[in-house]
Amino acid sequence: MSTDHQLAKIFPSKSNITLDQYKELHKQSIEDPDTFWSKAAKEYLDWFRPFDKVSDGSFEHGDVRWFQGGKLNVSYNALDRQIGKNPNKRSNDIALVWEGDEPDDIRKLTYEEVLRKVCQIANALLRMGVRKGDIVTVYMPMIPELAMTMLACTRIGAVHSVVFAGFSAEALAQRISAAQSQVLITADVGCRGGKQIPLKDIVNDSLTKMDCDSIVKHVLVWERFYTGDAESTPPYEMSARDVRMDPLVAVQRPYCPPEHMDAEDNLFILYTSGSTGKPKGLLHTTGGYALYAKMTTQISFDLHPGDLFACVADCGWITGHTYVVYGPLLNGSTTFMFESTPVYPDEGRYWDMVQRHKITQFYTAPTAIRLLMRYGDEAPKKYDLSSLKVLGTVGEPINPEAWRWYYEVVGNSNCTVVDTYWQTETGGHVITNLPGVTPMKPGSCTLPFYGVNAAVLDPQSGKELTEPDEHGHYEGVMALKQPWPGMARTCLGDHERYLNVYFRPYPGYYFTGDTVSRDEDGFHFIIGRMDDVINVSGHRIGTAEVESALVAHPAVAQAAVVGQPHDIKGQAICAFVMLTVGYEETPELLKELRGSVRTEIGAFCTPDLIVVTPSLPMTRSGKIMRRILRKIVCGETDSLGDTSTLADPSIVDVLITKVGELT
Ligand code: 6R9
Repeated sequence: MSTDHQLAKIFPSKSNITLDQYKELHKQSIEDPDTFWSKAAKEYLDWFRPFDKVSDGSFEHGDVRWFQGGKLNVSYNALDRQIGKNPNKRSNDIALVWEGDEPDDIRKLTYEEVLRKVCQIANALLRMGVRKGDIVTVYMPMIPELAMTMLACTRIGAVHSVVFAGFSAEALAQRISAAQSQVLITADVGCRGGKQIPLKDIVNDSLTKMDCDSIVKHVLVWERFYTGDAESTPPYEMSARDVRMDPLVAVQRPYCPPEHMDAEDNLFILYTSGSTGKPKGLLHTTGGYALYAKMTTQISFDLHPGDLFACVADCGWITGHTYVVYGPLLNGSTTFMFESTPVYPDEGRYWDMVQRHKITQFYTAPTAIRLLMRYGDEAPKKYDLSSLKVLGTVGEPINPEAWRWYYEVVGNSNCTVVDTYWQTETGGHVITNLPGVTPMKPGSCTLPFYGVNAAVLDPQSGKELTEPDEHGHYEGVMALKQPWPGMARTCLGDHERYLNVYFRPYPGYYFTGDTVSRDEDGFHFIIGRMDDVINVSGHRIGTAEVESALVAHPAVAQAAVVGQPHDIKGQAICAFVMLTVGYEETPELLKELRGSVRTEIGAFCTPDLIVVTPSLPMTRSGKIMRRILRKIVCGETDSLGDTSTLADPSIVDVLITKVGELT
């Protein structure tokens, strides 16, 4: 067949199992999950008390639990375990290499140093009254203190809720309020692309919103350029509830006993977009998540001692949680943390870092690959990238062109490209190739990870597809058929929503929200979201959130938001707005509307296109038909489908003309 099949024969990286052995092991993990996971949990984690039962509960009731009765601590497993197991070696091993916004701003921390600082932060948190089970909101730049703050929370059993520092004051307030979080940890500023982002000012603003002023008792502030002088004047105006974090931490005892957590105790929450305007606070628990993070990092990236693992995602997203912080450290590996952007100071930044630090695994999103590909082959060719073994991609489907560039130009046709499909909800990879084991096909996340029972459902009947289409493929709903340890356990404060979104649409299955095509070899190609979520540069954005940000502006009477294909971002946000009587379309107004989205959610959600329209395509019952808008912005106007149910079918032509003029 095509080159895809030739590529499928390449096994560039060493591995100790064959595809058949993977298949056999995968089969066992599905048929007898308890034996598989029990063995894995004992081998991969240190337990203060062994678990009594491997798994329990069901999708139907949403009461899945793993390793009941077991006691452990994640920071202990990530830090103390590494040092304790091999006192002479590990304690001097580098746990974390950090590169700041400026390429010469580098810090390297050993496991011993990280453990001591994590303990000091943990003691500082205890001092501030934080206790097991409390939710701590973290709104920080990508500095080592962020990873250490997360680990310090897990050390004392506090539940972190990391909010991506690109979110606005409004979005931060919403998350603080939803979690009723009394302690907020931030920094004075963050640095990105040579600019400073005034995080503390944004925090101050957020505390004036919703009920945050009365909820938040303490704001703990790291200083991005702390000099070590506790007597110095802080670089921001302090209010009564502000505490300078650096001097507070510096005076704490560098040991803090780890809290013995139950395997099912809450570990962290992370908000993500769904189909409604309200973000969901997905809750992950201790034992299952830790095991899954550790195993997927080791196996999907073929991690070996001495590797330098670089995931360039932000800790504000799940990829940063699992593959910057928890996965690599639980493996005793060296993790690389990056504060800047792929194009600062120039488009060679990633490759320069690979060369200078000898990065062995590099993990990014297709949007970054497409962006860098645009600059041509020169930048990657200028650097010595021979340290690379595995190149990972995540966040959205990767188009074969970008895949090939990543594989051939960046990887010199000598690295495995792992296409890792997963979600905030799944905790870690659920469908991915394994280096040296699974053949690669560009654009395919290939086969399920151990313990993951992947199913393709007919969207109408909800039954597994048994008949292939004319191409020999099975195209339908991407669903998972049995529990795995890394799955989220609930939506904070709203278990009904958890059941409604994930388990009730297709009874007996976990519903991912994605559509997929499975080919004749059983390989999966994710097509995209089937709900009202769009994927902009690998970030999940609920159309309803953007719509409510737009209608928050008095000029907007109604808004409908859809995704439009975009060369670099994957999808761009396209908003259709109906103005309130008395307002007119002007460049200033469009600017204000974009501004409204920035303030309500964050700059990364700014619409690329705003189409002002006299009305929207509605059904007679008043439902906006987004399907039609989607077709219009995708230029698929010859397949609009049935428009006869529209209250005013003539609007379709008006919109086609208008969009044509604007694009
Ligand atoms: C990890 C992460 C989840 C959504 C998911 C899907 C898309 C993620 C993908 C992918 C195709 C891949 N997605 N990885 N699509 N191929 N390898 O991104 O989590 O932010 O929750 O987004 O991202 O649509 O449902 P999250």
